[in-house]
Amino acid sequence: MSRGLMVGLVLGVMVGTAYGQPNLLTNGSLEVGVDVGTHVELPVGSTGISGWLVIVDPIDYIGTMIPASDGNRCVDLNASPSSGGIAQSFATIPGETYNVSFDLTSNEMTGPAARPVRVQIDGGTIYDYSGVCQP
Ligand SMILES: [Ca+2]
Repeated sequence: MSRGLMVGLVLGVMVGTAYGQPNLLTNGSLEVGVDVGTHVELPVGSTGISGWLVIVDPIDYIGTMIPASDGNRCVDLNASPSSGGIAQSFATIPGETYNVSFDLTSNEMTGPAARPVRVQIDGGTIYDYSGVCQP
């Protein structure tokens, strides 16, 4: 099953069956991937972030350009002229409840602005956020 995150500056992602449980995602903090330097653009179809697939428009894989909330890397899903997205699949158990959490902020280079984020599971939206984030 595919789980996707689209739009916004996402600093890390976690999915667990209960708070305090291990993260079910591979590379949830986005720390493992291609060399980024300050940042690098990854095109649709890229697997440059280990465990993740770029699914919508190019994204920026961020290194030293913006501080990450966890570790040293994050993604800017709104780096191209339109909205980007990343996804990965993981096994689930029918009827089980899963907690999805992630850190979100504005790109400090563009300042506070609406930063919508959509979380989808198997193409169905489970969460929409459209608020303003402070960098
Ligand atoms: Ca990180």
